[in-house]
Amino acid sequence: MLSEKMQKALNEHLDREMFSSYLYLSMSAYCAKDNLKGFSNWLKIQYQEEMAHFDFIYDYILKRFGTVELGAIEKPKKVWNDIRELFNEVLEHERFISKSINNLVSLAKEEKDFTTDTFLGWFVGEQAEEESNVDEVIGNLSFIDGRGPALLMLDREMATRVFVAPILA
Ligand code: OFO
Repeated sequence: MLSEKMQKALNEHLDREMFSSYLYLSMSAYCAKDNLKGFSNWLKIQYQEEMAHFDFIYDYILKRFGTVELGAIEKPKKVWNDIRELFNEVLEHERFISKSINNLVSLAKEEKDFTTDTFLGWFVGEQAEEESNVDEVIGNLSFIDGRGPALLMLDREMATRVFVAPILA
């Protein structure tokens, strides 16, 4: 059974995961319009991953006899100056999500809620992976200065990403 405090914190994080998916969908649409179909694909998959994260937490709250309470989702941005700015914002956002997960872990430990602590362990690893994946894209973009024919090559590579439904280990 979840404490009121833990349940509230998990519900608040649920909204953040939903906003993440919303944000990446908006970014995906921006890239598609800008003819960067590969980047658009990558971000659309990121959107799907965020929805999976949302589902994991949603299911977990219910499984622990809690109440899901969905909040309002902020409207995401729809325009960026360029692809580098966009990916810098992805990294900034992922760091914000990592902080939110870490706060949940701290609360679970403080409350001696070891079930939730164990559940959140998967998310801790996932955040490290997400930050590192985005950092790699930023590194590649910086290498090619975010433009020119090399950007099209990178766009083709981004098009090869496929969605693999994450599994909670
Ligand atoms: Fe759900 O990991 Fe990104 O936000």
